[in-house]
Amino acid sequence: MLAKEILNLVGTPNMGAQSTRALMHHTLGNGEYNLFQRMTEPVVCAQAVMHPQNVASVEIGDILKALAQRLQKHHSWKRLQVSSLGEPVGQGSDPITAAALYPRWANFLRPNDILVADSGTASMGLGFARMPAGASFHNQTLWGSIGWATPAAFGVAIAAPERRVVLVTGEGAHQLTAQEVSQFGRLGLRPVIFVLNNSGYLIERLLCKDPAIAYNDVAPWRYTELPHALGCDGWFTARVANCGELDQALDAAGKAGTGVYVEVVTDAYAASPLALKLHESFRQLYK
Ligand SMILES: Cc1ncc(C[n+]2csc(CCOP(=O)(O)OP(=O)(O)O)c2C)c(N)n1
Ligand SMILES: [Mg+2]
Repeated sequence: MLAKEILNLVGTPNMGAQSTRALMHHTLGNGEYNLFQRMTEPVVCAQAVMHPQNVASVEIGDILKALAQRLQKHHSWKRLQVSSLGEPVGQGSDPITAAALYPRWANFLRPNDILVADSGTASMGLGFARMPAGASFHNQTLWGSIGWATPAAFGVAIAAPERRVVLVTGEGAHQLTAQEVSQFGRLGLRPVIFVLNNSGYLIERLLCKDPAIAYNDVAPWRYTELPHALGCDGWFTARVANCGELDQALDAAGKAGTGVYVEVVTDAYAASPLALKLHESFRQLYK
């Protein structure tokens, strides 16, 4: 039941420091220790400050039990109707369009996979895929902080070593946290990583007045060299720029038995249907 509720327990400097308004880190240095409490107040259901005077002896388990008794169960969450993304289009030297890519990615998934997708056009495309039995899909949906998915996939891989972890990230998001790929190598984990290289922040291009504006470009990295540079030895890596290469790489990735890192190169404007829909209505979004 607590899956839909979040309890955030935060430590503070000791009461002595607070009463003297001591200058300490994790504060703004102005002696005000309740600033963060005040900031979060409007966006939480309830909050309380626990200190020795009001809580003689309480353990986190007791708090969770008491909270669980008070919270109502949610049974009526609306769910999206999912359907298959259909058959992939394109073959051989055909470019990797959205209609070529997303059904192929959906077909690549196996039962019990864990898919982690970063914010951007790719998660918008995969969000409508029918997942195989027992598979899970993690993304941030709203308030997404790009770069989250690469380390999140590492966390997932650590937490569920018996399941295959598939990371799909735009290259813009990946550039913020790509160093975390090294953690998979360090701990001998074998994720399947797809980096969608569409030469920039595509979702941002689709949501601004001048799609080609320079701040949506990103530096052109040699992505497939990253695993090696980051200590991930023996991984299968590939850079694919047409449907034939993509098919080969997906096939090899499925059989690799090692870590996998595939850079998927598309046109700068090859966007998933939801991303295109947002583009069509962006003027209303920002009225
Ligand atoms: C930390 C952070 N900075 C900026 C943004 C705004 N933002 C959201 S999506 C996005 C672009 C993502 O680009 P990419 O990962 O290449 O995916 P694409 O849309 O190109 O498929 C940006 C800059 C954000 N959400 N979080
Ligand atoms: Mg991109």
